[in-house]
Amino acid sequence: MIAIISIGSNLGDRHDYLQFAVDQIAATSKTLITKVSSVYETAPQIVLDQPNFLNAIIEVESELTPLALLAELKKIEIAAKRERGIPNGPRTLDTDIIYCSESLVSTEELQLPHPRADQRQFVLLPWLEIDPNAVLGDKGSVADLSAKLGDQGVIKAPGLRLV
Ligand code: PH2
Ligand code: MG
Ligand code: MG
Repeated sequence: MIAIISIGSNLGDRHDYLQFAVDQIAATSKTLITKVSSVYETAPQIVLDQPNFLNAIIEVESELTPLALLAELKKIEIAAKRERGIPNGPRTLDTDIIYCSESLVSTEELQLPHPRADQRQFVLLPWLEIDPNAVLGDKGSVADLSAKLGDQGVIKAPGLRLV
């Protein structure tokens, strides 16, 4: 399957944590990174009183199931000293599966496509950068979804790269 993974950090050395995520995903079995977006500096969403995030989007080709991929991503978050604090609050590293090509998933742990990604430019804009024709399941094209939102304070971070 092809999977789209959103990565974000707003604590500590944010760029280092994103780089760690890319490197660890690259080292994950049965999983190959096929694209990595630019790094974006993004104003916090949902919980507004917290530091800005750095966000990026990774496309992978994986032979894992969505739930097995999720389990690998959780291990990477723990290795990045992720602590469970306030929901949607500050974190060293967050990794979210946004979309998988071959599966709709609806379990307590994982829903795919991600049910709120259509509202989040920190997901849509970097995704559009690596795939201008991306489609978020039933919600429609990522280009159309993104065009309906304001910029939400999402800008390409000058000088920061992950590959
Ligand atoms: N993640 C959240 C909550 N708010 N805001 C931005 N800009 N970027 C994020 O990755 C983010 C957020 C919960 O995971
Ligand atoms: Mg998240
Ligand atoms: Mg998460």
